[in-house]
Amino acid sequence: MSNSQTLKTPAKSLPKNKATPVKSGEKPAHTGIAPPKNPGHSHPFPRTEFLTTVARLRDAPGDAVAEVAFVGRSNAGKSSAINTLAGKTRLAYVSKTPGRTQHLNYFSVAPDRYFVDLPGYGFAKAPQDVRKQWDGLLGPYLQTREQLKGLVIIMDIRRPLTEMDWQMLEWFAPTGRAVHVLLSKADKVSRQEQTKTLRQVKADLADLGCPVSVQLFSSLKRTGVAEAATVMKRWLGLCDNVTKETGLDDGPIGAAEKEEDVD
Ligand SMILES: Nc1nc2c(ncn2[C@@H]2O[C@H](COP(=O)(O)OP(=O)(O)OP(=O)(O)O)[C@@H](O)[C@H]2O)c(=O)[nH]1
Ligand SMILES: [Mg+2]
Repeated sequence: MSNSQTLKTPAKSLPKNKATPVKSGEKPAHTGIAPPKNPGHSHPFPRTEFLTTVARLRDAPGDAVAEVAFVGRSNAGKSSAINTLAGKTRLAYVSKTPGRTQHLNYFSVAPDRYFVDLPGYGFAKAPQDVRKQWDGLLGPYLQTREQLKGLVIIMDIRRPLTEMDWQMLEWFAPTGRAVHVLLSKADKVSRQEQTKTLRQVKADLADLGCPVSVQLFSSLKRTGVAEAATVMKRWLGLCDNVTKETGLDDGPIGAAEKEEDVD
């Protein structure tokens, strides 16, 4: 990320290769997070399936119309968030060992619409490892992937806006694409602390100069699922009843889940 040469690489179109489902090299592990009590009720992307693991950008699905990427510090809860949104416990690899997701993991959420689980940052021990990971895959993906409609940055609510988060935000902001921050593991702090941190992070990001929104999220308690889904569906072009004034999806998913998210 520190390599400004790489960051300024002009966007170029990517080869259009058709995605072929392959088996993930990593076996999904149990998350330890209980499945929803009410299957079908509070998971807004129920058709989500693992599609493919991509080690080189040119292998990314060529048929993609829109995709949303999940990025953040290692162990912040990216894979858990994807599992939670899909309502499946073993879809994205969830690990107690930071840094297990090293490639781009593609999940199909609807025809030609994808979630992309990105490698966690802040795990590599040596600066050259960070550089290698960034220059090789993460940087070019975020810089050139035209189908990327928005970036979800996951931050552990107990330590939001780390130096790496700021670097990511400041680097990504000039692309003009939207950013949505999930303050994850909200269940780990009190309600009062949640409110305080949410307010503080919003204030800190106010001057960034790019469209950035922030919310509380917990995969464990399923907090904030509907709110997150509203943003992602809009980015993916999956809501046809978007209200012009508010920009919010008034559809059945948002309405049905409001009660669940009060937690
Ligand atoms: N209490 C609590 N634990 C969570 C939550 N989300 C994730 N975890 C736990 O945090 C750990 C890391 O979660 P992951 O989803 O694997 O994190 P990640 O960001 O994908 O990690 P990397 O792929 O290694 O970068 C796991 O032990 C999860 O069970 C949450 O909302 N609440
Ligand atoms: Mg992961």
